[in-house]
Amino acid sequence: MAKSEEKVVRTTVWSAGAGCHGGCGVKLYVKDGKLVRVEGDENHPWNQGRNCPRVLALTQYINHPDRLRYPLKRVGERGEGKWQRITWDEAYDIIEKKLKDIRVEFGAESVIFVQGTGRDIGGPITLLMYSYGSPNWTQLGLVGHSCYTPRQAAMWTTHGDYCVADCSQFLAKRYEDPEWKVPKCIIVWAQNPPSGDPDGFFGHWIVDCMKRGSELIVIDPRVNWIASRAKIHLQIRPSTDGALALAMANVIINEGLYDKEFVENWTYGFEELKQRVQQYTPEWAAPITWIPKEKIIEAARFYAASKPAAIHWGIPIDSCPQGTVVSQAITHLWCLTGNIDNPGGNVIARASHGVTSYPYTQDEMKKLYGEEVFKKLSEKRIGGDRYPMIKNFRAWASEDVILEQMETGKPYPIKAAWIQTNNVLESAADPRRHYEAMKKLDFIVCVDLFHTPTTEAVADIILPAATFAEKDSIRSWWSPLCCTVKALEVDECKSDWQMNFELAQRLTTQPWKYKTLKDMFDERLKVANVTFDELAAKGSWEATPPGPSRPYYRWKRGLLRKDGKPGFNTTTGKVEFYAKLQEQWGLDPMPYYEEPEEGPISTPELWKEYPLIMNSGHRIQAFFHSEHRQIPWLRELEPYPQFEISPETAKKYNVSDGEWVYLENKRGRVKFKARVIPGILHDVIAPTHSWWLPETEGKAPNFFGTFQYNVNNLVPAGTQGRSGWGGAGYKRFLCRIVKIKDQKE
Ligand SMILES: Nc1nc2c(c(=O)[nH]1)N[C@H]1C(S)=C(S)[C@@H](COP(=O)(O)OP(=O)(O)OC[C@H]3O[C@@H](n4cnc5c(=O)[nH]c(N)nc54)[C@H](O)[C@@H]3O)O[C@H]1N2
Ligand SMILES: Nc1nc2c(c(=O)[nH]1)N[C@H]1C(S)=C(S)[C@@H](COP(=O)(O)OP(=O)(O)OC[C@H]3O[C@@H](n4cnc5c(=O)[nH]c(N)nc54)[C@H](O)[C@@H]3O)O[C@H]1N2
Ligand SMILES: [Mo]
Repeated sequence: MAKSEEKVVRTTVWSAGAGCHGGCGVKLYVKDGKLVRVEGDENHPWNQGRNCPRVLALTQYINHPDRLRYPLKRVGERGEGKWQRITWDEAYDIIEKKLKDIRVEFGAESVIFVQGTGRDIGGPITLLMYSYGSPNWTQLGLVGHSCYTPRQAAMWTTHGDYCVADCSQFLAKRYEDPEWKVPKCIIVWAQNPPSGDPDGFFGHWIVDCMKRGSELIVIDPRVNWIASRAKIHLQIRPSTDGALALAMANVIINEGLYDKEFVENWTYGFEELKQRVQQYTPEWAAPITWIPKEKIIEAARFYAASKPAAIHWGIPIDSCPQGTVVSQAITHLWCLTGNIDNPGGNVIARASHGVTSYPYTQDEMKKLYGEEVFKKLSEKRIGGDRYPMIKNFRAWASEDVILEQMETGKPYPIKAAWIQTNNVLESAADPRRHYEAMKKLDFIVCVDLFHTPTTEAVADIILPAATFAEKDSIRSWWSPLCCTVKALEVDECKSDWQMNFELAQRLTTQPWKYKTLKDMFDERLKVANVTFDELAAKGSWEATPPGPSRPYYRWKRGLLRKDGKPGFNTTTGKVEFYAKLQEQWGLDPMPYYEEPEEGPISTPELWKEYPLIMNSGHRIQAFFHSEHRQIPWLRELEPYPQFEISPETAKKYNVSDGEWVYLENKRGRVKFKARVIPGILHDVIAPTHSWWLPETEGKAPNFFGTFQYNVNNLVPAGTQGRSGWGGAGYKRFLCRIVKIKDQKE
């Protein structure tokens, strides 16, 4: 067929296909309703034409023979693998009846709404949940919701907004914009930017800054790509980042390296912080972090002397014991040095144009669903009575208390789960415990694109979801404002937005005001003075206009506070080193250090028995969490469950490169292949996470090998922090290596 008949759709990646938190612009080439190829959109300011292997492999994903294409109903016992094709109407009827019956008998709060990470799911799942009337929004097994929320909470209590490293992403002309300055120093703290693009940030922006002169301090137990190019690499013992941050604050304060003008005029509690950090000297931190004290001092001096300087951080911070406290200590570093909302520093990030596509704050929830509804539902949010941040910050229920409540049925029973974008048996800490708990539920719906260990083990109904190429959606995660535009259809797959929109109408207790999903998008886009179709016609994005959602120095210009006064969105109007909100919530208002609960310092006897720190889940480009194992081009990049180990440590335990071994601790054992690689810190091993083998049996008890290959079988649940957030154990628990004779997979 002639090339002219090919259609090009310019759209934004967010959700299935790539997975991911990113918002890359892509061009989809479609012919006869089929995706022919994908290219990066060179006009899109976010990625400027660049894409990851997962996006480029979309052709293999979309038409994969294992894709779920129709709604399914379980006809055998759970785990028997017997499914019957049903229509969407039949599926909706079953779900409507079940959920309405539960609401009448037990209350809407007895149904939990479970999502996974990122993607565009926060919008559709909260729509369904609030329409139905449940406050119990969660990511099962993500202990302490240790993915960005702890960092957000600490930023919120310190300066009333979120910050991100400024790599010119708020400006349409990007690096050429005269308003922007190149950061002289960027601290990449527990982050692997080129592999992960997490939290609304495109990893290669850091590389773009390096090309323009930024020098890096990298804080990471591994020599990853970015660490190998750093001016200073601090090879930290996993989960001791709090000690390092406090020691750096000690140096910056005691050597007078902080921004005196900013601290004097715009901050609250500096004297208290100064007192607090006196105990946290570099000498104290060195044996805890395994970083020589000279290097801690050098890093603190270089960061503080560089103007501007930015900090970019990752999920291992949330996964430290007391993740919110560690995040607070790091936040203080950019506040002490006046690197807040300045060009090339840490800039305040708000939803572009003020549009809410995915609610990140309680204010956004209230705006979407009404103050009264939000307040009423929040009273029953699980964990709110036990943990102050769960009550007061964002709208997540506590995954940890939910797990207990599924097990005990107290104070009220959990009867059903709506699971959409979460492969619980793979991503959760202690998947076996979650499996046993979920089996107690009467009714479980899973919405996914493939069968997974979770669908096979617990689903009663499965609904087939669409990739980003098959859906309309909106995105305002910081900047720019974007949309995802439907380019094609695959059998009966539906977008999460579309199915939740349809089901919400059946389940809602409120008046329903939209005819079509696009009406709802248009309503949400009204503040941006654009409709969905107009945004799509512009190439799927629009630059963030100056004002409350675009930098710089909004605190000087009265653009942050509701009262329009200069200052920050906090109770004192200042940056709070002494966090008043935390004090009000019964938490320590200032940061402190807490040692990992297992390890050479806290449990020296156990350390003899299990002498390796298991630091799992560093991101790799080939996969998004448990996804993509069945995509040939991607699996070729990473064929096996592997763990990194240094040559010295491998020698100590007589392990050779490519050898299959068991990783074991008192919680279980899993089978992994050794990858002996120089650079990783001694006595630390780094397995990739959420492994299963879709090519093996899906039925019980194998469930695609989840209990043999998923490293989370060695990670405990129930390690959440005192605030309710932070503390997942993915990065720090101990294990040992056991040799195996059988070297077959
Ligand atoms: N050991 C270890 N474990 C970890 C981590 C770690 O670092 N180490 N990280 C943790 C973190 S930070 C997170 S956020 C979690 C992530 O955990 P999850 O978000 O649960 O990630 P996945 O395991 O990929 O599960 C997502 C499921 O949703 C499906 N899916 C993908 N896109 C869509 C979509 O658009 N619609 C629908 N309906 N379904 C979709 C996928 O096929 C997959 O089955 O994992 C956690 N687990
Ligand atoms: N391709 C791909 N991209 C992804 C994901 C994916 O699964 N695949 N997942 C997405 C999700 S949900 C998230 S949360 C993000 C996470 O992405 P990141 O925030 O980058 O987190 P990780 O990749 O777990 O770890 C980043 C780096 O921190 C190091 N590290 C590990 N433990 C510690 C520690 O205790 N201290 C310090 N200082 N460093 C440590 C690791 O060696 C690694 O190099 O990525 C997102 N992007
Ligand atoms: Mo995450």
